[in-house]
Amino acid sequence: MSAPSGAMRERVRIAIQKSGRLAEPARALLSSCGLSWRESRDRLFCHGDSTPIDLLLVRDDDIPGLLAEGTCDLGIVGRNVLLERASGYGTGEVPPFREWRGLGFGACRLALAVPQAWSDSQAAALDGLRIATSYPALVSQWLKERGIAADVVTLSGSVEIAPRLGTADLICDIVSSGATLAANQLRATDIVLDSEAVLAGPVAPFGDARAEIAGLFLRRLDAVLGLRDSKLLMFQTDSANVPALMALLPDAERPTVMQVDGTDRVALQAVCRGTVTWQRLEDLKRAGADALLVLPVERMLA
Ligand code: PRT
Ligand code: ZN
Repeated sequence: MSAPSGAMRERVRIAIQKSGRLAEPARALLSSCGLSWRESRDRLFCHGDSTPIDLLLVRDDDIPGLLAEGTCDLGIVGRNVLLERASGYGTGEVPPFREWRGLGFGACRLALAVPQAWSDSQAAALDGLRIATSYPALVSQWLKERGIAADVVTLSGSVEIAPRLGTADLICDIVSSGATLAANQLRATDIVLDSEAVLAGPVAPFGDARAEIAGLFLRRLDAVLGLRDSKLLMFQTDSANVPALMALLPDAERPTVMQVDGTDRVALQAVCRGTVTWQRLEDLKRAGADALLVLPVERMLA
């Protein structure tokens, strides 16, 4: 399955989480980029059907290492996992991977959390305290940048119970809704990192056929990401109303205005990048638009 790094390759391998929070959204995103795969029986490797892009299904924590050793070319992983591994490289060493794109799902924060009973001043004086975390490199770097001399206690799981067990005074963990912290009588204080799923890839460009394949994939990905909230807006109006209506559509891209035969009415269509709410439609109607239609945009190749 693995190829020695540096070997010439004619296919691109993308590592994604096998199961877990990022598994389904990652697959859905890749599918919307037109990728499809033949499922293999062990489901660790899926051969790309329509494009020379294969999938490697792995644990999220393994993705930075697989990128570093060249076993995979690209990966979809939480920024928290990617940067934790990158922070582990010593000064003067450059990690061979980096974030290529933020993907807009899997949003969470790596945050310090203290027992709810602590006062704000207690939570602000961390010198000499013990912080339990699964992200020792990121937390150590954050403490160092602020000149705080706290001890980092590395735990691989169940970080949130460490203060109750007495193995640490506070924690630094991934928070999304905050329900887990609340259930453990903890409250978040500082945010160490804002995270989401990211596309990670090598720092150096590919020197073989993978460059073209990855380029094609990135163009499709950017189109998909750019269209996420986009809608095609269509309406008719008297031509005199067009300037006032355009002022209500600052996010409309290159609108097309067509004369309706034999009248001074026009039909207008534009892709809007922002959300087209009922409120916006009502504002447009008041400014003279009628026959308003809002349609989803599936693909766009500019
Ligand atoms: O098996 P594998 O190692 O691949 O999966 P995993 O269990 O290590 O990872 P997984 O699937 O739990 O998370 C994958 C990625 O999802 C993480 O690296 C983050 O980038 C992202 N993510 C987004 C989260 C959360 N939200 C999240 N809430 N990862 C973990 N959590 C945990 C959090 O630590 C807390 O304990 O979920 C719990 C509930 O969170 P609250 O705040 O909603 O209660
Ligand atoms: Zn994991």
